[in-house]
Amino acid sequence: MPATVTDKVALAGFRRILGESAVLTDRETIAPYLVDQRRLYEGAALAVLRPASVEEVSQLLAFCNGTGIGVVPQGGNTGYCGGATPDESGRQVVLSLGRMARVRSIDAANYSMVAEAGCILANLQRAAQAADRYLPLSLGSEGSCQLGGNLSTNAGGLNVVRYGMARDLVLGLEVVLADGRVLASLGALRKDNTGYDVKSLFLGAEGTLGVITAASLRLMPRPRATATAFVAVRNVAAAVGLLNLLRETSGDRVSSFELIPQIAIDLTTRHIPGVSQPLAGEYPWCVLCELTSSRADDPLDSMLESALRDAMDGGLLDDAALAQNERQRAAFWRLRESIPEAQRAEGPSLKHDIALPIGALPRFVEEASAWIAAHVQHAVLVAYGHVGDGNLHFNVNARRDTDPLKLVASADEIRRYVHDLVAAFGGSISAEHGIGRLKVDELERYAPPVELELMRAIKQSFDPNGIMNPGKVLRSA
Ligand code: FAD
Ligand code: 2HG
Ligand code: ZN
Repeated sequence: MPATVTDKVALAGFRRILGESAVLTDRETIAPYLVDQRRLYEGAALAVLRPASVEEVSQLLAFCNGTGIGVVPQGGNTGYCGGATPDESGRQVVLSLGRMARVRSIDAANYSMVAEAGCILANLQRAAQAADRYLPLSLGSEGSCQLGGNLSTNAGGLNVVRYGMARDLVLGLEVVLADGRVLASLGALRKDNTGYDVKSLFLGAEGTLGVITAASLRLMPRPRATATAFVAVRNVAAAVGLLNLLRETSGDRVSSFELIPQIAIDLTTRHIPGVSQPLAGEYPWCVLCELTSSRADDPLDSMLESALRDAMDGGLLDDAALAQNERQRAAFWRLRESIPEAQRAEGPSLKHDIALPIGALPRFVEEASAWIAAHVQHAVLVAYGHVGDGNLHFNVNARRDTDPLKLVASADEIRRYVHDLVAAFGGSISAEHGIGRLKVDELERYAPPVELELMRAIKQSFDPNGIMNPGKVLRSA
């Protein structure tokens, strides 16, 4: 439904609800809210709204629903698919959750916490730790992404192999629906089979069904022992073999298992101050793996060492370095977490956030790498990521010595090849970053038609006026 009020009337309505200072319209002030972090999109907005309570969010949505104004929820604005950026019309509003950043409660005995959507993820990790508990969600952007954004993208990250995605950590949600009604479902139960799991629909919905204002999260026992290694594996099949070996021999204590190619190491040592080669030699593929345990006396180092020795004897590895102290461990992780930044510093890239059944990864990488090498001379493959979850960032960077526009010109062809191959292997074209605006066409192309029909029916039922993040995930009706 198109907006039925003038901008002036809309702004007066927002100010009535929020007061003057929480309605931002100054061009310079709102500029950072209008561009996504990858700089793929630059939108415009009537205003940036900064509510401080669920009641204010409720009144704002009721007002926007009645007047047909599109609402774009925004957390830390670190998303990869343009989901938090308004369109170019200037008639939508950005709803920034940053002022709703309270930890409402922590129940250590129940291993749970209730926090508001605007909490920065790293702050929540610290709050859990202060209560002697562990919030396992961990991403390179954790210093700026927010809980509402994490849940709305169903973020993955570095610990999924052990603890699951953001969705797996949610016990309850508080959500404001498009018409302003509040779904108050903040229970902290592990067991609750009372009908449809309605709250789960908002996880990964990217703000298209409602605004998450708070969540009840599962916490875990704190890891008290850690063993970390940087390992040169023979190839991707050897990485998968090592993962299986580690899971079996460690009693499933693997909490991270990240594939890192030499080219990503080169990018980080070139662009990120303080990062250095972790191993003496250079190898095409490495793995950063970590075991953790809540038992301080768990002999993880020796467990890891002996598994690596077996893997070496079995011909899976060429070299390995065990972190000898926290400083060395932090250095390994700094290298891994700064790959996206190093990739950006190197120049433009195409990103393919794909997932496959883990056993299919080696054949996929072999086939797709050969195709890139044969067809894309002006770019290089930088494929890395969360192999423990079957999730690869199969990215392609423009070569330093070539015109980046060449990569732009061949983007459609490369994307089509990669995504078609992913589909042929039974994989996903969006493992953890979502659909946003970037992959609306791709979702239409690859999702089973019945699933798309159900998605559209859900959207229509939750948001009949189409005000919630219009044009994201699904094309606007
Ligand atoms: P935003 O970008 O602000 O929003 C993302 C989407 O959620 C948008 O559609 C927005 O409309 C919606 N939204 C935001 N808040 C709400 C709310 N309260 N209610 C309803 N909808 C809402 N992602 C991973 O999954 N794994 C990684 O390992 C990872 N690493 C990253 C590393 C770097 C360096 C960077 C820059 C990004 C990385 N990301 C990763 C992507 C990104 O950080 C995640 O998608 C994150 O969950 C987004 O959170 P945000 O608060 O920034 O959300
Ligand atoms: C990561 O795993 C993030 O580091 C970003 O998901 C991936 O930049 C990317 O492609
Ligand atoms: Zn990732």
